[in-house]
Amino acid sequence: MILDRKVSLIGAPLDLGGAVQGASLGPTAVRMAGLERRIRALDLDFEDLGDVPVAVPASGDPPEPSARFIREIALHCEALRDRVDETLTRGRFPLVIGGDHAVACGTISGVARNFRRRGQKVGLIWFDAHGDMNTPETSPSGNVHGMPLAACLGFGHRSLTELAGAAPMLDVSNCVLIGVHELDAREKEMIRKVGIRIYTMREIDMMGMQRVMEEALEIANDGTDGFHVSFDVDGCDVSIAPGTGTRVPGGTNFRESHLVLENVADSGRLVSLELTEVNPILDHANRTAELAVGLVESALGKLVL
Ligand code: 6HN
Ligand code: MN
Ligand code: MN
Ligand code: MN
Repeated sequence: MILDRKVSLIGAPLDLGGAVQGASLGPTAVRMAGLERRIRALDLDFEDLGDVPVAVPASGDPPEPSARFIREIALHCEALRDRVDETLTRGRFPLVIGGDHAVACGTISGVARNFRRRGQKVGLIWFDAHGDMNTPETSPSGNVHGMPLAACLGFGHRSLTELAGAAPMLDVSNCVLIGVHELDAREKEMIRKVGIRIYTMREIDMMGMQRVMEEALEIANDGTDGFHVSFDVDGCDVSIAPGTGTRVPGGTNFRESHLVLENVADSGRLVSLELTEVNPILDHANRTAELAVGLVESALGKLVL
């Protein structure tokens, strides 16, 4: 990793972005699965910054139908942005554990703002079963966790798109989507219009994950000063990650999932990592959080030999 080998855990217990509750317990589940002990075992410095608060929606206040709980979500993302930005300024590596995937707007705006202040540019690898490329206009559900990637590229609700200022957080030419196997009709149009490079499960089957990752890393590293990884556990196959809110059959298997993050670690250019959508309420004996801890180890450079 580019920054010193000092990891700062930031919990982002949001579940207002999805239809199913329980992702708010993700940070606790991942801590209980032994995250700190296993990061320390890699000989990395570790601190736990605790959880970023989530506002409770006022009762009787009906959610905005096209972007449910957008106000509370944006408030959480602002606080998360500031925590991530400060962590980078202290020369440490932000490890954000969600929470639903709407938290990515907070994490990525924090990284983007920090890099921009230093005149630097950051790339993005987004791993997910979904595209997360909806806007309030295209979304069939109104769930904000289906919108964060679009927001980071400048499309969607202003309270999210402008978290790092008026300009989009990221340049689409340095962003890549991996593992996708379910898109909404108008989300497909968005993906074509915006022109983001996407490797669906079909490309992964046909090319193999190693080649996909070589290409993805070229995109994320082209003219940038490092890249962020936003990892939604629902991109992993249901058989290895049952504890998540929007399960779709046909995700990456155990080794493909690890190979993504082993390649990321080998590149030496990872500047921050987030892992989202772990929902222990839907899980069997915390399996998905245990998978998540193993994936973090791979991203931080754990080797068999
Ligand atoms: N996630 N595309 C669907 C929607 O409601 O916009 C599902 C989004 C799922 C988001 O968990 O990655
Ligand atoms: Mn997602
Ligand atoms: Mn997803
Ligand atoms: Mn989900």
